[in-house]
Amino acid sequence: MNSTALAEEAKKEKKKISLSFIQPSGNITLGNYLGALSNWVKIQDSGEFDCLYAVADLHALTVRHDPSELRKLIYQALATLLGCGIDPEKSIVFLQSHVHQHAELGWILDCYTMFGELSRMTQFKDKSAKYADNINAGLFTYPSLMAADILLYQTDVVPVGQDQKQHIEIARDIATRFNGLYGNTFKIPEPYITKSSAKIASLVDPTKKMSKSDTNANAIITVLDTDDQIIKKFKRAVTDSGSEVKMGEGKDGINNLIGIYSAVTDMTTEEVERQFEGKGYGDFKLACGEVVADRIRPIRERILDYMNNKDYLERVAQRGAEQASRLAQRTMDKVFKKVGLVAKPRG
Ligand code: AQP
Repeated sequence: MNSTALAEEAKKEKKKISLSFIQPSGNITLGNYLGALSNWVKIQDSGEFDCLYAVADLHALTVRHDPSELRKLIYQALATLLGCGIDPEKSIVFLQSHVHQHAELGWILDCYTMFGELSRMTQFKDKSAKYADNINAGLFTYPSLMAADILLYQTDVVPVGQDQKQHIEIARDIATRFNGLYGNTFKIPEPYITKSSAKIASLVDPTKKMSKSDTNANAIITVLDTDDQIIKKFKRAVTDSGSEVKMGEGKDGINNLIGIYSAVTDMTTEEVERQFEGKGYGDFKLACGEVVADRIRPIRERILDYMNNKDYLERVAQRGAEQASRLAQRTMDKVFKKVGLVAKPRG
């Protein structure tokens, strides 16, 4: 290797690790896109990080799915990562279940995670209320598997929406506890929350976050919605009884729409307010629908193309799993040693 190549390698070595996962629990929404995926692409393209992006299919098992529907959603989530601009030549892209170290470290971390701290997780409380007939152990221990997802790769930053902050905090607590017992084993990850990753709300109930598992199709914009569907949903979006396009206390509906418009157009919320001065909610909702439809259209078209090329998706997943597994095993070897397990024979 010549000196330039060596310098390049050394630079590469020093790059920080960024990691993010998306659950295949429904069609990916505008909330997922603006809050997460669009930032993931920017982080990847900045060249400052080595990025890992995965479909969190094991996490999706915490709620019941029809198996063939789940399989379709997993392919679709992978196609969506690519369709939004995640490039498998620049980032490691894989399915969580294809890298066995996630489940292994997840179990080990379960043994270092306290019942009390899991009981306090907002997502557990929300999901156990929503799926009252299926409050399974996986739903409860979800945060320790998520901690494993992050800690396996000695991740520096986790770009997430505001809603996931608590999960990063518990991952940090688990890592700190483990490091305290056994010495430095895991890098302590930082959440990376940008302005546009602030919560995008439901179009029907703007006090709730926009979630892909929402059963009301009008509440969410998905990356597979047609232009017409997007515009109709924005026209019907719930707003308060006012008429001025201005952010304000208790005006959750209009605040959400201004936030969406600002994220999609890269304008500040003040600029959006100025642009729509003197215009009513009707005009603004239509404009929102149009800018979102313009942004989603090329993404939707790419996702549909990828969905028609399952062989390609499988090749991406296989290569990504091999790359991820090599990295993950380094951490697993360390963890085995630290906790007193016997190293696995190398076959
Ligand atoms: N409404 C949202 N606004 C901003 N960011 C959001 N994210 C999700 N919803 C919003 C971000 O998307 C990333 C991937 O999310 P996930 O699939 O891992 O889990 P989630 O947060 O539980 O997403 P959903 O859509 O609400 O799924 P379901 O309905 O299955 O629970 C995360 O970075 C998240 O912050």
